Amino acid sequence: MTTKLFGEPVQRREDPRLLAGHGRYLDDLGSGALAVAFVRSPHAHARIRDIDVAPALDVDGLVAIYTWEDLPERVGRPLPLLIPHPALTHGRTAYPLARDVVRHVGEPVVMVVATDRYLAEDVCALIEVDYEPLKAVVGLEEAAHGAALVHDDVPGNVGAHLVQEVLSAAGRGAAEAIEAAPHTLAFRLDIERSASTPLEGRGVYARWDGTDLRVYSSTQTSTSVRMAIAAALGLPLPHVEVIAPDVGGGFGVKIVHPWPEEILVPWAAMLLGRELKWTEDRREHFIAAAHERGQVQHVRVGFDDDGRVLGLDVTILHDHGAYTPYGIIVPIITATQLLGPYRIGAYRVEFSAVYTNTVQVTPYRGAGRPQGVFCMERTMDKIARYLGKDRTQVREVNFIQPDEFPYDQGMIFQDGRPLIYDSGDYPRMLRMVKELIGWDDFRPAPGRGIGIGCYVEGTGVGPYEGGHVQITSDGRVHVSTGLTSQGQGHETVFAQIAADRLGVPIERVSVVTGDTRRFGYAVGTFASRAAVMSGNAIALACAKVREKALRIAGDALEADPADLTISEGLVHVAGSPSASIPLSTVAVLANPLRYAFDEETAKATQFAGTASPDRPPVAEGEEPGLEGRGYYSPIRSTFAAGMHAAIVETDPLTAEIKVVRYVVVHDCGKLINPMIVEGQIHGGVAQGIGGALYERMAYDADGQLQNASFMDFLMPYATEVPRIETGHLETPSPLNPLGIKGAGEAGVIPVSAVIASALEDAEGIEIDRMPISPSELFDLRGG
Ligand code: MCN
Repeated sequence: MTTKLFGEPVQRREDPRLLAGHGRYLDDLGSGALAVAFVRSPHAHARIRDIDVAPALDVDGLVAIYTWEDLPERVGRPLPLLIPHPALTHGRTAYPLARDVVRHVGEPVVMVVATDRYLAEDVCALIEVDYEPLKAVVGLEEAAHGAALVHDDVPGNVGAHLVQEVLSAAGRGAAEAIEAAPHTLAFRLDIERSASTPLEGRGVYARWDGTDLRVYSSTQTSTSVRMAIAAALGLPLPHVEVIAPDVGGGFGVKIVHPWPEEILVPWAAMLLGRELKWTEDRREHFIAAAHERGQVQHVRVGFDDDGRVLGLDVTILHDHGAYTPYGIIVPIITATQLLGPYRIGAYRVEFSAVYTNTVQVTPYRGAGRPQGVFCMERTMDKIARYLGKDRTQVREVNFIQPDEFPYDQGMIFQDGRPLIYDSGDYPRMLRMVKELIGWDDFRPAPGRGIGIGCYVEGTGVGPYEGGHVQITSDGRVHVSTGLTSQGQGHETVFAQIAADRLGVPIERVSVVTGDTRRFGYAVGTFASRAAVMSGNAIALACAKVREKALRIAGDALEADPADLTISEGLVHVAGSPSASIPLSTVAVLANPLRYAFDEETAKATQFAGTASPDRPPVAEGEEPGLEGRGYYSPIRSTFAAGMHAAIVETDPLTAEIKVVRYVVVHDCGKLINPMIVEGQIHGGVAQGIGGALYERMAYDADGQLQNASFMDFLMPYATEVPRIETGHLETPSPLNPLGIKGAGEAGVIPVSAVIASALEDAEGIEIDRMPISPSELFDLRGG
């Protein structure tokens, strides 16, 4: 192979298209489609007494109005429970359109189809829904109190409850270990709600030709959306195609499958025989999509004089909003991955996930880990403060050592498998991050502090992902995989893998993701899994194609395939490129029809190759074409890790907080493309700074979201994000052939912990909740 692209900072191939405005997002499609809009509940909790559509019926351009009553049985069922985990004792999902009770502001109640969106919105405004308001349950304490219920049949509002306990080597439980420890601390930590807020909201565009249904959705999981639509509409899978076009960010919120709109829009498109499109607006996204992060954590820890944790007990109260199609996964991840890079004596974790009359919770980049890391890293900082030790020293004594891998944390992971770390080198990583930020030379001063945070992240979860690779007779390589892309650079990295494996220039490789016409079996893009899962699947598919190409070329060149290699798109005897055959010709020879792109190849190949009178043109067990499929299914997740450090400055008068330096050392195993990984980390850190200092969902006591717009929901601009300095450590994963671990969520995970750590250092106060605004810091200072 002359090309070596794996590990190189190849420029993102999708960028010229996306940055020059040539992306094709959901709303760029279906310009002739009818428009859909929804009447959504203005109440956080109410009974629907009556819906009167009569005042809207005379609007010119109105096509249809649907309420729950109009839906056929299959369509009108509650949406599926996506994670039916045993901890989820009272799983509740919404109806696609509210049936008799609404449980959060923004819940869809009536669907309107009109000739354009303006008219559809006008019709919505004319429809009269008579609500009987009910008591809204808002906030974790109120939900846990259980005096008012979100669902009448869920006592105490507790939808899920889980306890896991890991005993110490001496067989002690956490309570006993804490009791026996020389020192103990107890404290409470709060993280407020935030949300993914991708630039492009959700959206669905559907068309039905009487036989086949094609649906475009701004989704992270096109294959699952396809299965959900087929099931709800009673269509055989081969008659449903779902395509994720360019997706302007997902960050977790677009994992849900199906969203109500993904069922309702295709259903109405079939019923009306018309193309239909719904594009979410910003306010809808705030009040009707999904949030995350809201959690309260009570911690008790026992430790020795060196700061070694002997026992840790964490009780978590998690807010999963009004429904829980997916929400359960978030506290499970917090609970099971909280221990991070540390070996803890004994650990007990218990969570209760409660319903509130707020928008539902689904994973948002990091998915429960930012809360868990905040908990573990606050614990380390508090121990250091108590013992008067350097914060890095306390971490160091607790680290799992490089020779202890594979390391079994004794927990059961979210996929039901044991949580075992595959590889890592945490002490080295700490040395790297300390050096990068200059930890030992830093001298804190009033208003200037340094902070640190460490984490471990289970990435690349199964069950599987697949890849298809085809070389066509023009010598081009077509790669497809079923998972979707929202900006992660998959077109580039998957092409790097294929180009390397097949020995072709990357310019000849094209990549398609998220299109069920091209690849029907897939799980989706979340849990930082694409690189591990589809990366390895594509590599396996390439190996099959390569093997076949060498076999066919061996026949043509009268050489042993074992002596052949491929470079620059030519198959040749290793060491003597003069006797060669282009892959384009091999692709022609792979199909007895000999379909060549140019006359010369057509002539050269017409009677060449393996056809002989005593053998069928396609031998038994052989398939025509130069293509192959690979599936990768890991035995368990691989564990990436990272350590971040930051320097913050605070204004003595206004308490304004500025992050002046931010450094990251990250280990995602073998890097496919370091530049893309750095970009992912930068984006994650920016989101993390948002979570630490700006972003919160401000609900009032009636369940009204007070800041449901980008005017009121604060985000960091480029001016609030410092230059992020990154160092890479590569401890290859032994679990997959490419040795990679995931990277997509990493950046966001420890940021709140790091900034809290640095603020404490700068201010000499304790920070036990995030986000923190200047006015809150001012109050903490005592005004
Ligand atoms: N990569 C690499 N080498 C590695 C690991 C990863 O080069 N060892 C590259 C991958 O090939 C990929 C990128 O880094 O191009 C991220 O890879 P991975 O960690 O596999 O994450 P996914 O591709 O599965 O993306 C999902 C992840 C998640 S869970 C969220 S949330 C998130 C994120 O990615 N949402 C994003 N990054 C996002 N980036 C953008 N622009 N938009 C989103 O919605």
